[in-house]
Amino acid sequence: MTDGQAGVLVMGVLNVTPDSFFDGGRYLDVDAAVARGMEMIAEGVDIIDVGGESTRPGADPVTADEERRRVLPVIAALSPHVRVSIDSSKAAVAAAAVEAGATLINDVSASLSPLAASAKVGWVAMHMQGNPRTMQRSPEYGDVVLEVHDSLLERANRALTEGVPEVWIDPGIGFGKTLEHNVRLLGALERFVRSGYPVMVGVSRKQFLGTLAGGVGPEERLDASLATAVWAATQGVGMVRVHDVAQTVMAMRLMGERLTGEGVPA
Ligand code: HH2
Repeated sequence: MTDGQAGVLVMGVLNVTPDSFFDGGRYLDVDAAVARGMEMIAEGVDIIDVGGESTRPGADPVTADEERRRVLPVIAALSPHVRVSIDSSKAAVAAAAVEAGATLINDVSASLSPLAASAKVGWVAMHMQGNPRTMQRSPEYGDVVLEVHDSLLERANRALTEGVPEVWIDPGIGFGKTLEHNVRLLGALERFVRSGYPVMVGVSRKQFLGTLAGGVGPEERLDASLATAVWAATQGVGMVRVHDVAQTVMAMRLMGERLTGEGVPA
């Protein structure tokens, strides 16, 4: 057991979209989104990741105006109560989200570090090959671990020199990756951790888990998601991005406090 496990943060997914692959349409209404956010807080979430545009394979892009309309009221309502990140790769949306109270930019394009530097907020550099519309058509790598690792480190190092106060790296599971690429990256998480940057990973209910679990749909991927989050925690990641907050918080607490001996009742 490493020290990191005790402190694995749980980032809760809150998509204010009609078309996200799992929670699409559930929280389009501001009140429903804020209620889900408050529920996640009660469940022990550390950060809530608010998104206004689906990045699922083949998703249609959304305008900045529409994305802002979806996310800003939700961020404004939740940020007094919990840390909020904005899941966007549009500078105009991320800047407005920071104004509304977000303190972390979760950037699947890994391109917004200058904004994070000037706004003095945290930044997640996620790796993606291509863009969501086309990324799953025929992703190709020579050595997927090496290429994703080196590309993230280059972006992260640049962000530090730009003055970003908090830099995370994320291998971007499912973003321009085949099943084999995803599995190789998950198997090599420890290599990313050794870079010294805090690592986050998002596997929650993703398609490759459905395939690995025998062809099950998103509704039936909780067990596989939890198992994979636990694996990631054993490898030393600092944060897992999940839909199922209560169950993941329980799993991380069990690992971090209960099963290490620290939590053994006297
Ligand atoms: N995955 C999704 C969205 N944002 N951000 C990071 N840093 N890492 C991820 O793995 C990641 C992410 C996709 O999941 P979800 O938001 O549930 O679906 P959708 O893109 O359909 O809204």
